[in-house]
Amino acid sequence: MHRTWITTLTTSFLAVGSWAATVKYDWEITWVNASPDGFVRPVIGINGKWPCPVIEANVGDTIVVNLTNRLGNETTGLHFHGIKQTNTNFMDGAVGANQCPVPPNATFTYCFLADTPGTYWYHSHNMGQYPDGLRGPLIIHDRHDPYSSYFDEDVTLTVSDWYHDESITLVRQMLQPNNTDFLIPTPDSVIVNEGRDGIIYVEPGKSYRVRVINFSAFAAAFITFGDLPMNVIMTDGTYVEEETNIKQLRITPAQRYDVILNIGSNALGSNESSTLLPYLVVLDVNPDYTNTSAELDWPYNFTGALTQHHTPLDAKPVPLEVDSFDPFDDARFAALDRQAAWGPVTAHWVLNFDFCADANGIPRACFNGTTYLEQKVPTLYSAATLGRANVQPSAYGQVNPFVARRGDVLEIVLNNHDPALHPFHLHGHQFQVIERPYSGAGDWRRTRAPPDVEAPVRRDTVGVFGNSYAVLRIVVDNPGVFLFHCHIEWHVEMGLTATLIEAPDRLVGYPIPQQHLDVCKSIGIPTSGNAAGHKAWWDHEGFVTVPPTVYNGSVRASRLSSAI
Ligand SMILES: *[C@@H]1O[C@H](CO)[C@@H](O)[C@H](O)[C@H]1NC(C)=O
Ligand SMILES: *[C@@H]1O[C@H](CO)[C@@H](O)[C@H](O)[C@H]1NC(C)=O
Ligand SMILES: *[C@@H]1O[C@H](CO)[C@@H](O)[C@H](O)[C@H]1NC(C)=O
Ligand SMILES: *[C@@H]1O[C@H](CO)[C@@H](O)[C@H](O)[C@H]1NC(C)=O
Ligand SMILES: *[C@@H]1O[C@H](CO)[C@@H](O)[C@H](O)[C@H]1NC(C)=O
Ligand SMILES: *[C@@H]1O[C@H](CO)[C@@H](O)[C@H](O)[C@H]1NC(C)=O
Ligand SMILES: *[C@@H]1O[C@H](CO)[C@@H](O)[C@H](O)[C@H]1NC(C)=O
Ligand SMILES: *[C@@H]1O[C@H](CO)[C@@H](O)[C@H](O)[C@H]1NC(C)=O
Ligand SMILES: *[C@@H]1O[C@H](CO)[C@@H](O)[C@H](O)[C@H]1NC(C)=O
Ligand SMILES: *[C@@H]1O[C@H](CO)[C@@H](O)[C@H](O)[C@H]1NC(C)=O
Ligand SMILES: [Cu+2]
Repeated sequence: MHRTWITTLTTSFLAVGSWAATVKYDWEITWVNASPDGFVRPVIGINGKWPCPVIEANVGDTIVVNLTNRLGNETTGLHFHGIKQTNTNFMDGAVGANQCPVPPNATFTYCFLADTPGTYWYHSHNMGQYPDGLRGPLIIHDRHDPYSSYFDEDVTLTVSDWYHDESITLVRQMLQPNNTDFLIPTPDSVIVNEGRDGIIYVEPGKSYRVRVINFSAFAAAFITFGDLPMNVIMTDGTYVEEETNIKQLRITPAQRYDVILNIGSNALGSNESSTLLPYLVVLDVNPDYTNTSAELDWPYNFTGALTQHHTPLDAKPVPLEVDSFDPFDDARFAALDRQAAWGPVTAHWVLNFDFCADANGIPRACFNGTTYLEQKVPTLYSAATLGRANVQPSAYGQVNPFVARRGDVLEIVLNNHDPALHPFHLHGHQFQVIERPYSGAGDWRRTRAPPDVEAPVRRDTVGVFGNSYAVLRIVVDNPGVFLFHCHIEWHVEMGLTATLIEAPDRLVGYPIPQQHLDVCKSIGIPTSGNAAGHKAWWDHEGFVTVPPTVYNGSVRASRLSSAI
């Protein structure tokens, strides 16, 4: 029976349109050596290669990723960032929430509908693996792109901080009782397009849609093309009203911008004396990114260039100088479809973020005083098997659960008690950004009238400034288990994650593919019951309540399997 589920999904998706196709990727996840910044280190690649390939599909296509773990010494999993996974919540890829870790030599097949156009990315959502390289762009093309006449070519530009040590080493150093300042690893460099040269080939007189994706584990980046203006048409997976003439953008980890660059016919000089048009990416490592004082240290700069095909490549672009950073306020974009703020609001989920320490004095990050701890049973599998008791938050263990009823308009309020900016991401939705004040605004207050935003920008990752807050809104219409977390990977490892249990009435008996259950079985993880696998939802025996003192990252499942 379990052989047919891909066919079933594919067939039902095919109804979307006669052109719909299936795009399939057969991937072995493997260790490879790479040196994107000149320093050789082991990275996690695909089919023996790194950088990882691009997933590309058209709206209406079915994307199938047939993954086999050939790492030998670590488990894995893939999350498709920004994809809603409507009716396929078990394909969301968050290990511990939506699936079990995939152990060495196991195969796990992802299959989902490319339902919304945009610039997305995929990455491991299994303890600390994406800074080790397991990430790539995911582009969904739109046959009815409202901006199709604005550009001739489509290019992707990824930006990332980069580390010479492996994540597991870095996280072990971070999770020590003596790290009382909650310091996180600092990057060794900034890389563009995973270490390729950063040259973007353009032709005079043409227009380019540049999809800028931030793969960073920590640092936000500023990007500027100097005097060449950027026209922004999309934020994450949402078209916005074209915002022209932007000179600087700040991209926090996990965010994306689609920008149009119009290359003037004389912008690159003549054939004989062709110029390189530089662009600058500056990794922002100052604790509160709103402080752009000149005294700050900006150690990680990358200068790339736009150039004509025939420009000699030994020419080096002249680094751009920027006097001050004053990026465009991304809360000011307006959704192209002019959807008003959803309402009236019928539920609130208020989360206060602070750093904290666990019972062993190890630094952690907390929502309302509680750090996220992965439980034995993936949260979705509990929701699917507990019957009507799946509305009980305490059945899920210490995953900071919040149960939202179908049809509610839910306001998610994040109070950031840290003086630094943190990029918060919700799986399964493009939320509306209702309010995102500048740093120092303090906590949100329920009594104050909400601001009047006409066509709030929608996105899946929002930068929340230091000692300030953000108010996000969703309609509770996508049954599933979705994580809400800081996208600084190091903070995820400190436990800065919460879990939205959305429309639990529609999760009773949710059809988890047999292959996914088999993967759990192979490493001894139960697939039903509460967080510890008990039929009685109130039985907390065996719930994980204290973080392990030794961080094993994605190696952790090894203790569960005699096979490894
Ligand atoms: C996925 O790959 C594995 C290993 O290469 C293969 O045995 C299996 O048939 C593939 N599954 C699908 C659905 O293509
Ligand atoms: C797994 O193997 C790779 C490649 O040899 C190595 O770089 C990495 O450190 C190993 N991971 C662990 C957790 O031991
Ligand atoms: C913290 O302790 C670890 C070992 O317990 C040590 O290696 C490290 O240097 C210490 N760090 C600081 C900042 O003292
Ligand atoms: C990517 O995000 C990181 C983390 O917030 C940030 O430091 C970096 O500046 C961002 N890069 C770009 C190009 O915006
Ligand atoms: C510039 O060079 C390209 C390629 O070498 C050629 O196709 C084009 O005609 C040249 N343009 C001019 C204006 O000379
Ligand atoms: C900004 O940073 C500078 C240099 O570290 C510091 O002197 C200044 O007080 C900061 N300004 C604010 C408003 O935090
Ligand atoms: C990086 O670029 C900024 C802006 O032009 C400049 O202020 C800074 O000095 C540069 N840093 C380095 C290390 O070149
Ligand atoms: C978190 O704490 C705040 C402040 O006490 C409270 O208003 C809010 O309801 C709490 N949130 C949850 C999810 O318990
Ligand atoms: C972590 O790995 C070590 C071996 O490296 C093992 O002894 C220990 O039991 C593991 N701990 C957990 C919690 O998995
Ligand atoms: C995975 O399969 C390969 C080839 O069959 C085998 O050599 C290896 O020992 C297996 N690894 C694990 C961890 O089971
Ligand atoms: Cu964070």
